[in-house]
Parts: sequence; structure tokens; C-alpha cells
Amino acid sequence: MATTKQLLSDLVSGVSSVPSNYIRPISDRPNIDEVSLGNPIPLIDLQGLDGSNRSDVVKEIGQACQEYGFFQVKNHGIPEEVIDKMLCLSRDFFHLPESERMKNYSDDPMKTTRLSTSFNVKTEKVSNWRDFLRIHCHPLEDYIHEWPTNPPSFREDVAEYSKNARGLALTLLEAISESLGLDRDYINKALGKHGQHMAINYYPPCPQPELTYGLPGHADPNLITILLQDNVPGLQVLKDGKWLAVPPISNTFIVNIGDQMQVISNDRYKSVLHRAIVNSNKERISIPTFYCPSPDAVTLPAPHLINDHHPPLYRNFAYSDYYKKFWNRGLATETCLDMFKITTSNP
Ligand SMILES: O=C(O)CCC(=O)C(=O)O
Repeated sequence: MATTKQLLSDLVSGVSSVPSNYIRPISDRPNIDEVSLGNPIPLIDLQGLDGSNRSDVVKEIGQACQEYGFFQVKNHGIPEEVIDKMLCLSRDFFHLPESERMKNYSDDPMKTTRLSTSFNVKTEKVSNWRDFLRIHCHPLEDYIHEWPTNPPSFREDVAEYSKNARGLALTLLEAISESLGLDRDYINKALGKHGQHMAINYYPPCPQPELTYGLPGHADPNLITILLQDNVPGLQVLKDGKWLAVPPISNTFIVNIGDQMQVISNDRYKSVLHRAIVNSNKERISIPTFYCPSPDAVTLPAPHLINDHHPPLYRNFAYSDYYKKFWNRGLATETCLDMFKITTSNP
């Protein structure tokens, strides 16, 4: 008798080809031959932020936000041990028995702690080759009691990692504020009580990676994302119409601009499409920290960046409205931002 598995990780052990609901139309497949290899995403050394080189590093960050919407950081201040524990624990979590993992399962995108699969199983037509655990991390005391308790060190290790990731996010937000010519604390103050979510993405090996995606091209709805990936490649970023592979470099993070930053910067900085591809022999783990405004905070283009030559491109909106639209729409390459643009038909 056929059994229904809700998680991909429990389905894959028995399959030698990709089930039909994961197969993308021919016009929308990874086309790995057309992807640019090498590593063109700027790698920025954050050590200089603390000294007399600060303005140079801020400039580098600003340029990367403008030209790529993506950069990598080294000397970021997060101890290697904290990173290693986070990666190990994530692998251990996805290797737990099905019955143990399923205690956290939900297909409701508004739940603040949940294990799920693909992107939004309620709205999407084609599934993605991914399971994920998604949690909220800030304020920690509001959410930690919901987090899994297995592996036993989950709460302690993830709390440690998420506090470190938050510290890095705040450092980067100050630098990005300055790079836009805004007060150093402008963005910090624009986020209400602040929010921080984390996903632990688990991409099992895939028998036919050319037919499907771990995650198809999408932009992030939040402010900035800080991505930790293990040593298995998979991330690709769109630049000038071409997909660029971003191979892992140990002890670095990948940072990208999300939609809220595009709005605050009034389109100076772009929230760009990126995607995750899968491979036939290795599982892959990636851990994005999504730093965001609190749900009630209102996002708007920074008044300092508005003038006669640069009219505001977006109307004001609450982050909670944006977030709901993002999850309900299915993961599409058309950005949600269009729904919040000031146009003659959308004043
Ligand atoms: O797995 C990756 O490298 C990308 C993950 C990602 O884009 C996401 O979770 O939104």
C-alpha cells in the first residue's frame, strides 16, 4: 500500500526518479550549463568597520548593495564554534526519526515555529526539493518555548547562534544606513521592535536535479538576510540576467538585501532574485537569518533620500501586510514589491 509522506526527507529514500509534482516545465529548469561559475560576489572584510578604515568598508558595502544586492563577509565576529554547532545540530535535527520531526509539522505559514516542506504546500502548483524548519528568534523570550527540544541542545545552541546573528545584522544595518547617507541608527529606529526569523533548509540528494529546484528564483521579503551554508554548493544569484553560482567559503556569511531595504533605500539598493539548486549525491543545509521589522512597523522610503529627482516609489505599509502577501502568493519571480509601488493605477 502506498504511504503518504508529508516531508520530502521521508519520501526520498524510496525514489529513483523525481515524482511528477516536483518536475518543472522545460522553460523553467536550472540549465546548469548556462550558470556562471567562479565567485564574483564581493567578499568584504568586516574587521575594518571598527577602526579608521570604517568609511572604506562602508563604501564597499554600499557598492555591493547597489551592484549585486549580495555580498559575503569575513571577520564577522561570530565564533567558528557557534557556527559549527549550528550546522551540526541542524543536520542532527533532519536525521531524527520521522515521528520525532513530525511533532513540529505545520502547513500554516503564519505559525511562528513549524517544520514544513517545499515553500507553501497550500498554494503552489509545483513542489520544491526542500524541507525546512522555520522559527522566530526575536524577542527570544517570546518564542524559545515553542522551539523543538530534540536534539536536546537545540534551544541552547540555536539561541546562541541567533543572538550572534542578530549582533551581526545590527552591525550591518548601521553600515548600510551610513552607506545611504542616513544617520547610523536610522534603519535600526525604522524597524519598530525588530523581528528575526530563521529557516533551517534541508535539501536531500535528488535523483534528477536538472528537473527541479531546491528553491526557485525569489526575492526575500525582509530587510536583510544573513545566510550560513554548509560546504555543499547550491546557491545561485541573478546578475544582469545571468545566474551566478556562489560556492561556499568556510567561516563566511552571505548577506543579501531584501524587499524592505529596497523600499527604505527608494530603489537605490535592489532585492535580487536568487535560487537554490540540488544535486544527486549530497544533502545540503543552508540557514538563512531573516532580519525584519516587527509586524506593526511601517516601511517607507527614507525621507532623506526623497527629492525632486527621486520621488517616493512606494507607499507606506505595515510589515505584517507585506509578509502575508508574500506567503499567500506562492514563490514567484514577480516581486511582491509591485503591489506596494506608487503608480497611476496604484496611488
Ligand atoms: O539555500 C540557499 O542557499 C538559499 C536559501 C534561500 O534563498 C531561502 O531560504 O530563502
